[in-house]
Amino acid sequence: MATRGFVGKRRPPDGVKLPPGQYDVGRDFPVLTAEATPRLDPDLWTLTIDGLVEHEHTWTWADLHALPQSEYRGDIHCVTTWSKFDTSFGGVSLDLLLDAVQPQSEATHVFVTSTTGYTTNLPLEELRDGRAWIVWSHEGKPLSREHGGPVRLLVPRLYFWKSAKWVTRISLRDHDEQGFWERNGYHDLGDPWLEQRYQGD
Ligand SMILES: Nc1nc2c(c(=O)[nH]1)N[C@H]1C(S)=C(S)[C@@H](COP(=O)(O)O)O[C@H]1N2
Ligand SMILES: [Mo]
Repeated sequence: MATRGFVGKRRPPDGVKLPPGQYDVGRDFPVLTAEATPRLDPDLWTLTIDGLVEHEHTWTWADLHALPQSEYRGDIHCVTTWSKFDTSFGGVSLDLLLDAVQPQSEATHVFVTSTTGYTTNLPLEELRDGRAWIVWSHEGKPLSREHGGPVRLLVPRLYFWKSAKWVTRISLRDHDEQGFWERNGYHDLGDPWLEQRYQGD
């Protein structure tokens, strides 16, 4: 059914680097944290992937560092309208971790939890095929505490609030459940190229 005059949101043409409504923040790297910044001991921190998986698994800091490392170099986009171009993060690909746990076919979404209680939700596919990492370095240096150090999720294709700092659990589910910002009106997916800032966008 075509509605006359309706124009859906479209991705900008190739070569456009700035998603709609964003500006280039330059060398700055603003800090956005809703809760108090925790002081995590990497030796006590763990990451668990559970829920609709064949083999629930918990990794220690040492376990993750023993895996093949990979780097993201590219852009990040915060819903408060700053974008940061060509920045790098190092850690492990979520693909490796998902391969280890083997998602069940019913799994469609993930619910991500930080040690602080911060939560966020996203479709499972947004963590696959080279789209997401668990990272502990930024521009070759250990990730600073305020940016999620020692360790955070990185999902650069989506608005940056999906990249939970101090991540500790990723639960696979057969439904979408809203996290902290999503319950407060932000979008369940948050694709910057479609300017999905708020519920209903
Ligand atoms: N645990 C936690 N993770 C979080 C947030 C937060 O408040 N708490 N803020 C999100 C938001 S809104 C953004 S824009 C980015 C900011 O990351 P930065 O502070 O490293 O720039 O982290 C995301 N991850
Ligand atoms: Mo944000």
